[in-house]
Amino acid sequence: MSETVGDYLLERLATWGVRRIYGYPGDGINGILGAFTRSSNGQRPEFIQVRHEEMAAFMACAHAKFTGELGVCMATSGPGAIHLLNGLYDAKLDHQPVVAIMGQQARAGLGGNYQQEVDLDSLFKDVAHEYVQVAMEPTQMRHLIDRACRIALAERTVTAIIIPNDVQEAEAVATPPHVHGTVHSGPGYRRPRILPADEDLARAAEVLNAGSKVAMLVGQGALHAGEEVAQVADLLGAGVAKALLGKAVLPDDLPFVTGSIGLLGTRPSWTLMMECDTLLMVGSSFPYSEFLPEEGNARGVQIDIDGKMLGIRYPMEVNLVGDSAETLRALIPHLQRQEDRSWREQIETEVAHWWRLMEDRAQMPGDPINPQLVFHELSKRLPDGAILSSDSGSSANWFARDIKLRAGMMASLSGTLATMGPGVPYAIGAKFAHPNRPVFALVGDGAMQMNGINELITIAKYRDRWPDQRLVVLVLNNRDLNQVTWEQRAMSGDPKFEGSQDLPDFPYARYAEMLGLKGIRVDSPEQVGPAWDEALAADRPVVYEAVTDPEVPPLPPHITVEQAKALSSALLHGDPHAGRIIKQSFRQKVEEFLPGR
Ligand SMILES: Cc1ncc(C[n+]2csc(CCOP(=O)(O)OP(=O)(O)O)c2C)c(N)n1
Ligand SMILES: [Mg+2]
Repeated sequence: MSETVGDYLLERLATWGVRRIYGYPGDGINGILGAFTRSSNGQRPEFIQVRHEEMAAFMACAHAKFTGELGVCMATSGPGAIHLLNGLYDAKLDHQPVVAIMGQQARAGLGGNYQQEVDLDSLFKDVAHEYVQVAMEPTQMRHLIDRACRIALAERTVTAIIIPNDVQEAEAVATPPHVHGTVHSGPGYRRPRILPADEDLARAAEVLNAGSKVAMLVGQGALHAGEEVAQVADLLGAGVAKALLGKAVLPDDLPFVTGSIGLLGTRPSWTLMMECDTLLMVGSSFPYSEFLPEEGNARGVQIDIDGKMLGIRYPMEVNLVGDSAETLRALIPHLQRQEDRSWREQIETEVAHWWRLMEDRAQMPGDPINPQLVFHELSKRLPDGAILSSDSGSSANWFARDIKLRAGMMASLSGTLATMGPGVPYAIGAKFAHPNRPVFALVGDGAMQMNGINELITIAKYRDRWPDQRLVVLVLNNRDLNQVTWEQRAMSGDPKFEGSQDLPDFPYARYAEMLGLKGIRVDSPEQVGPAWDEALAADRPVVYEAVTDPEVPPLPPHITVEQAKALSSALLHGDPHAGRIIKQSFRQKVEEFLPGR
């Protein structure tokens, strides 16, 4: 049999370095699925079967986030393609290179209101607007793949190829004829070195050298620039706050690292931003302006590899387009060492206080378990090289505040889309990419019920191939969509609406056991630490189900007057849990202001 377009597609993707495609089958892609089983020099990616196409897109996104490589996902026409969308938006909004490959009805039927015929070109026009193309005939295939891969990598975005099923089965055309109207593409992409002009570096240095209280804010664009960030912070006597996606830029045990920023952030990050006179933002598009200095209070310098992300969060005096590590390295010779270390010392004192406060908050009682204790005990035990994923929900608060990352660890979540659901699939993507590293998914019960439970089946299916079996899914079983419950209380001033917020219970640990994984259910504080030891020593992936207290408030670093008012209004208007909340919030606040802290 001569080679088909399906065969050619897989081989060309392998040429691009793609080793794994996350997907779900359907007759719309049978012409590609068949090609996975036909060997040709062993040079074809492997098909990883997930439970739902959205999960395939999350895993492709996780692959990109945890490797810096291209992630690829695949779905059948119509419903399969539609399912991909949310995961693709997650990748797009967090600037990850992901290629989506989708089937479509045969060319002869298109436009005929045929079964499963969806106008995918239009549907994907937004999420993959940099490049979405339908393969009209086999000769196109080579340049469609080359361009989809190259554009995804160069623009750090999502691209899509739609392939009608009869095209998949047609004979491949590896080299288009040398005639008018054909396109002759080649594979491969190398990241360029991107540096600002010398005069702009000098201007940036002028602003930074003039500051006496410099604050740095770093995001995922600085993930490869930790050393440079630390060196610049040292020279300038600056403190460093980290946006959520940049949590792994610097270890949390450095004394000048103030940790997360924003609603999920820390008090020292708040002080850093409110009291600084100069802001240096590197590789971040952290959106909440109320957590940044007030306009006019600080002079600003921003570094971003993407010119269109500059100057949108704070009116910066100097905007530098450049790679964060390269740009900081070029900036360093222009920087003068700040001899007055009082600002830096002030920040370090606050950071030390903050960590003691976190310790104390974790030890406060809960009914039955204070979720902070679960994160605190995990944090102490994190093995070297750990990779963490967090879902959206209250877990993101405790991930942001209570987990102390050390050098060499990685961590991510859905930063910009902030969608529920990526916790477990991100962990699976991480495990496939780094099968020798321990991986942790930190997930709420709502997200588990949305899709995490089903992806445990994927873990059970593939776990045998991971040499290091440490993959732990932490489930916060609080029987509540807790993050939103608190948002109702604190932001809208509404009491908890049990009709939308209460969740049914589910036996997460027992279910894991049924799948052949290990299940551990923890419902008292004394069990929390020993259960982590047990999870880390297990010979198979673990579901660690912690029965946690939904009334422990994920308090913002400072409660604003408005939020406090809204909270008391919720309590006055008959929140069903008012009494216990007042007790918990009071405890948390008292801890913050105890003398000597
Ligand atoms: C797809 C999606 N639906 C809804 C939301 C809104 N939302 C954000 S967090 C959250 C609650 C999550 O509940 P759970 O997973 O149980 O975590 P908890 O906050 O209770 O720890 C909801 C509903 C969202 N971000 N994404
Ligand atoms: Mg919950």
